[in-house]
Parts: sequence; structure tokens; C-alpha cells
Amino acid sequence: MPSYNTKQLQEIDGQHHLHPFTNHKDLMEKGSRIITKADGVYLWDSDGNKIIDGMAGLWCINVGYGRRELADTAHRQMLKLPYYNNFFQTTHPPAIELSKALVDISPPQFNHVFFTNSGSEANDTVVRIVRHYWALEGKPEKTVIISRENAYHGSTVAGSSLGGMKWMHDQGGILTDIEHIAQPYWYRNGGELTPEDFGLKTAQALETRIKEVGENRVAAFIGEPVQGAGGVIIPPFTYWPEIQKICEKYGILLIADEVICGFGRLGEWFGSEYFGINADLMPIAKGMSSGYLPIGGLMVGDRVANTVINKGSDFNHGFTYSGHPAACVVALENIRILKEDNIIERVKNKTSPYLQQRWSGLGDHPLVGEVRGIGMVGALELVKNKETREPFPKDQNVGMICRDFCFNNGLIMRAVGDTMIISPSLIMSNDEIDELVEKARLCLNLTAKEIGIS
Ligand code: PXG
Repeated sequence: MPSYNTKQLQEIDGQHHLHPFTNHKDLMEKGSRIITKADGVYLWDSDGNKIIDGMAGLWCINVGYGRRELADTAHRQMLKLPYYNNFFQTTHPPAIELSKALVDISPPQFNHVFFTNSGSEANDTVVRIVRHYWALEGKPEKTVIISRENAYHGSTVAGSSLGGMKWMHDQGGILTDIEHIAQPYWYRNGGELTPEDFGLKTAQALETRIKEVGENRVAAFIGEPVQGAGGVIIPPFTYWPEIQKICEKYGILLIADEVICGFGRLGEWFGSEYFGINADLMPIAKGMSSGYLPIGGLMVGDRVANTVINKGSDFNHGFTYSGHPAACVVALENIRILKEDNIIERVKNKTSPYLQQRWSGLGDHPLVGEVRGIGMVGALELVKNKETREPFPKDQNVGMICRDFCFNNGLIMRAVGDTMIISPSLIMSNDEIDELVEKARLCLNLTAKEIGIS
């Protein structure tokens, strides 16, 4: 590969590379930041700056960067069998072994997995299998899937349709028969209600919508146990039990999108376990391979699997790389590391309590209206007025200002509007957590100074 300097790389990038979710005019002006290497919880850019990664890549590097075992296992597999497919009654040991490993760590109703290459494809699989299931059950009119506003379920047409981000729907449209109800966002929408009452009320919107759409038409409800990309929306504890109750009352399928919450992020293997959700389907990706190779899947519970297997003929769905052997061995090794290094147990008992204790300390900052967190996820909602919760005007771009200060001071924090979020690797040490929180405070201070608040 030719060796370019940063400026040359930025020029070529600007000329030829369309980035995901990016304003390209801004990108051309500022030049992209180019990441060249990583180790543990740190990244280095092409100018040699060391950056602590508060986002674990994009919510995915659960076991940290630089794990030689993951690279070695992919290398060995690529030399032995770099590719073969799982179509037409064939398969290979990595896909078989990974399917068993996933079933072993999943809640008991899950005995099957369908492999994909991403969370978006897992959610496309959701739409297809849910509608296929109800057709096989003799109720083909049950096609409506109910989701939430501001949910994120991926960027393919089906994923973005399930998601509740209007600015995505506005580009390219949306599938029919997807409905969106309000999200359990207490800080912004709770009004005078306690979080518990608000959780119940928001969940009950599901029943209202089922009645409006017609019970005979509703196939499923989908939700992230904790909304990630939407700004770390943590539901009150009353929310999921009520959703569960309503799904059971109307016999509709419950889908817990575990793409972010899965593989230890909340201190359990799955977010469903944290909240006691008894799901029928679980899309998975990201932490499944700690992002070392792209792989995702749909965990299929017995209710759906039994119908699809016993009543169906072919399920006319699949991807060339469904269950790619190199990605499968990396996911297997990643699961082994999570187990043998007791990473999830440590998150539950040590790392996340420490992170949350340090993170909550940022609540005293004049910019921070609400500090929230759960497991290895945290958010700071920046507001103009802490008392009234008045937000900053949108065009002030306070979140972006803060994000840029973070970048320039060796910290990756993501901005969702004016909410700053973190989702670090599960292996972060207490010293590294201290560094992350101290850098976050520094960047809040710089932001406050920039916008004239003290
Ligand atoms: N479901 C959930 C809950 C997700 O968070 C997907 C599905 C789609 O996964 P893929 O692998 O197709 O990207 C996601 C992805 C962000 C951000 O900026 C979040 C995601 C992806 C990209 C950016 O917070 N989540």
C-alpha cells in the first residue's frame, strides 16, 4: 500500500469516499480524522495523537482493541477455509460451533440462530421472519410491526423503517405497516409524572396503538432494551414488564434488539436479562465479534422456530456471507474471552459501578441537565437551563462543539444532538475510567467557555 501523509489521505478521502451519516461539505472543509492503530481502549490518529475511545468504536469493541487471539483465529481459519456458504444443505464447523455457543449463552427459549453480517440485516430478517411466521400461522393479515419514535434498528430499508428516526425516513421512504409509538424518555417527556408512572403510561401506548391498528393486524413489537443511538434512553423499570404484559395479552411477538445491549454491555449477556424481557426474537451484532469482523444474527425463539421449521417449506432469505467462517471463529473466540476473563461478571460487580459513580459526578456541571447511565453506557444531556430543562437552540450545535473539543483533547465521546454519550470497552480499568471522566469534564468546561456559560 502506498504511504500517504495525513493531508494526502484527507484529500483522497474527500475526493472519493462517501462516508456514512456525514455532511460531506463539512468533511471537505475540516478534513477527516484518520485513525491508524489501536490498543486496549486507546486509538492513535495519523498525526500520532493518542485518544481514549469512550465509544468502543461504535458500541462494539467489547473486549478492547489489540486482542491477538482474535486476529490469530481469523488468520488460521482463512488459511484453512476462508469461505464457504450455508445455503443448499451445506455448512462448516465454525457456523455450527458458533450457533451452539450462542444458544448456550442466550435465554432458554432461544435454540436457533440465523446468521447475518450486521445488525441492519438482522432487522431485515426480523421483518421477513415475523411476517412469514404469521402467514404460516394462517394469519397473513398480521403484518404490522410496532416500534418507537427515535428508535435505531439499522440503515437498510427495513432497518430504517423499523427505526423511528424521521430524518432517515425522509430520505428514501419507509416500508408499509410499520408503526411508531412514543419512547420512554422521562427527562424530556415525563412532565409531572414520576419515572415509574411515566414508564407505565408510555408502555400503555402500545395497547392503545394495537387497538387503533386492529388487533388482527398487529404482528410484533420491537424495542432496544436501552435505546442507544437515540441518545441513551433508559426506560423506567416499570416499562418493560408492562410491554411484556401487553404483548402476551394480544399474543404478539416481542423483539428485543440486542445489537448494542448484547454481549455484556449492561453487565449481563443480554439487555433482556437485565430488564427481565422474555423476547421471541433477538437481533444481535456488534459485541458478538467485538467488531473485529462483521457478523450479526437473529436469535430465534422456540415459538417462531417451531412454526418456521415445522409448518414451513423454505425460508426464502439469506446472504452470501451468512455465517462466514472467519467471522464465526472470531465471534466464538470473543465469546470465549468474555467467559474466561469473567468480563461480564466484572462489568456487573466492579467496572460499571465504578464508571457510573464517576460519571454521575459530572451532574454538577453547569451544562449538564441530566446525567444518566446503566452498565457500560452513559449520557450527559446538555441544557441551557438546568432548572427548567430548557434546551439550547438547535443551530447553536452545542453537542458538536463539545464533540470537537473531545476530539482535540484526546477523547472520543459521541454527540446525539446535545446529548453526549459514552459506551466504552468492557475491559476499561479504573484508571482509564478516571481519565475518561476527567477529559469529559475538561471538554465540558471548554464548551461552557466557548458558549459563554460558567
Ligand atoms: N440495532 C441497533 C439497536 C443498533 O444500535 C443496528 C441495529 C444496526 O446495526 P449495523 O451493524 O447494521 O450498523 C444498530 C447500529 C451511532 C450508531 O452513531 C449506532 C449504530 C450504528 C452506527 C452508528 O450511535 N447502531
